[in-house]
This record gives sequence, C-alpha cells and structure tokens, in this order.
Amino acid sequence: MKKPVRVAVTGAAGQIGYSLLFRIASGEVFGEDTPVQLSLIELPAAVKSCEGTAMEIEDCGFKTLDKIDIYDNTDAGFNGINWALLVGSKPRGPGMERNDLIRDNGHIFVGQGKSLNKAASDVNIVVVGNPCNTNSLIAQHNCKDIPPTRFTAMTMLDENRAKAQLAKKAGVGVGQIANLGIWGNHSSTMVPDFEHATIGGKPVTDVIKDRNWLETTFFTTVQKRGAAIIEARGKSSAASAASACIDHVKQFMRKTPQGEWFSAAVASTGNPYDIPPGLIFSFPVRSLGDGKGYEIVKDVKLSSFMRDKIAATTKELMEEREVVKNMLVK
Ligand code: NAX
Repeated sequence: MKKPVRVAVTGAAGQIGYSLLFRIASGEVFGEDTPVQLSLIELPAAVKSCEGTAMEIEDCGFKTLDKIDIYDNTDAGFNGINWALLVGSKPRGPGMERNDLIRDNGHIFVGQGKSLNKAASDVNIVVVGNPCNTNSLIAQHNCKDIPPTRFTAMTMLDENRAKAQLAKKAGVGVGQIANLGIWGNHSSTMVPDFEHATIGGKPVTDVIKDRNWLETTFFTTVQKRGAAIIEARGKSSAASAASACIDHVKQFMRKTPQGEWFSAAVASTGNPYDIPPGLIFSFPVRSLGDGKGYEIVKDVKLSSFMRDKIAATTKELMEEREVVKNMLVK
C-alpha cells in the first residue's frame, strides 16, 4: 500500500458531503492501493449528524478507508491534510441579497485560509461552497505560505452539464464530447465554450449546425441549470456536484493527455486572455499530474461572441472581489 492520503471535507453533514464522502473512501479517487484518512469538518450543531454519516461509511467496509475523524474546527481538522474539499457554506436565505451572501460566506473562508496556513503545507484546495470563485480567492489571500496555484474552485459541474446538453442535441454518448472549457465565474454568467469543444473529434459547430441554438438555448440551459434543478427537485444539485468534485480531483491527479483540457477556476496570471491577475477564473486547463499543478491552455483563439461573454463574467468577478476587498490580505 502507498502512503495514506489525508482528505478534509467541510460541510461533511450536508447533502453534497453525503454523496461525496463514500466515493472518496471507496478508493475511486486515489486508487485501490492508497489508504484514505477522512477528516470531516462541520459546525458544532451538525457534528452529531456527521457521526451518523461516519458510521455509514464504516459500514460500507471499504478496504481503502484507513480512518475517519470528525472536527468542529478547522485548525485541528486541516492538520497535515493533502486535500481540502471546502464544501460547507451558508445557503442564501429568503430576501438575502447576493452581496450579503458573498460577505457572510467570505468570513468562513478567511478563517479556513488562516487554518490552512497553520495546519497544512503539501495540500491542494478545491472550493465548492458558493460563491466558489470568490471564496477561493479569499481563502488563498489568507493563506500566504501555500502557493496560489494550489487553490482552485470547481466549475466541473458546469462542464459536465454542458457536455450532457451537447450530447443530447447531437444524439451521441457524452463520452464523445471533449475539450468543453468553461470560462469565468461559477454563476449564471459562466461561459460554456462550444467553439473549441469537439464531438467525436469534430468541431461542435460541424456537427450541430444550428448556431442560434448553441448561442441561445445551449448557453442559457447550462447557465441556469442549477436554478432549474432547484425548481424541479426543491433542493440544489447534490449528487451531480459531488460527482463533479470527484472528477475535478481525478483530473488534477493525472497528467492531462496531449491535446486535451478540462475546466477549473484557478488564479489568472493576466495573460494571454487579459483577465485581471489574481482573479480566480475558470479556464481550460491541463494538469501536470499527481496533484502537483496545472497550466492554463494558452492557444485558444476567442471569437468576438466569446470575448463579449467572457467580458461580462470577468466584470461580475471583479465586482465580487470589490465586495470582499476588506477580506483580502495584500
Ligand atoms: P447543505 O446546506 O446541504 O450543507 C452545507 C453544510 O455545510 C451544512 O451541513 C452546514 O452545517 C455546513 N457548514 C456551514 N458552514 C460551515 C463551516 N463554516 N464549516 C464547516 N461546515 C459548515 O449544502 P450543500 O447542498 O451540501 O451545498 C454546499 C455548498 O455547495 C453550497 O454553498 C452550494 O451553493 C455549493 N454548490 C456549489 C456547486 C459548484 O458547482 N461549485 C454546485 C452545487 C452547490 O450549489
């Protein structure tokens, strides 16, 4: 067996946590030869429920599960971890403005950034809790000793949603869709880039000739999918979000094959797409493998249609950054 991997999950008693933890413990993500040590982190009021989840995980008899610890604070829960999956955050309450939610949840990520700085070093951080791009930015600013490239936010669910829509329209299996990059914010301004994606190795626009559908129905279906799920299910996406989180970690664990890419929100370096440096922005990226980093794909030629959409999502992220500027350590 290899050295154990220690994985912390915040919001472990929540609905995404319930779909996520079992798959991590099962060996699906880190391999059947890697013992998994889970660190479940919750608010004190949800610790009891977390204990119930932990009992169920134990009862699955996963051979890769080494141990489970439960914490109600991040200083202890992040101690020596290799992966931090930051899922826990506060949902938007009735009558609450988006900026109030951004500020409220921002404080959680100030504290978690500071705890990561104290308690962990060789760690990769994935922010799922919304607004995930800006929460990742806050955590990263409050965690000066860990390189910014270790912080990501999840836009894999948006990528998976976009691929599913294209596959349905083209009448093919979703495995035929490749290189579907999401640009920008995980919000309704996100940009699902159909212009560089392929279906069975051919450009999407050669297979789906209805450009109007791609620019309108496809775009808005992907952008508003989260709201459509809440409307239908009465609850927000959970199993699909957990599955996307698994996909995100797996993508960073392996070297991305030549010519392929996937979507993740990472710190902008300012070029080549003129996105303000430092913003946690979703790009097409390629992993260098073993969770050791990534490169932003540099050679994507953007049409004026895509550039306009990307400008709108950039503006939204800059506005979010302005709302939380007092939480960002220079
Ligand atoms: P739930 O409300 O079911 O669970 C959240 C859990 O987090 C609760 O158990 C709560 O006690 C815990 N929590 C809150 N503050 C905490 C803190 N400071 N430390 C530790 N735990 C804390 O929400 P769930 O459906 O699991 O969603 C979690 C987050 O994921 C939400 O912010 C949600 O908006 C976000 N999502 C992000 C997605 C993405 O693609 N990036 C998609 C799905 C989801 O909407």
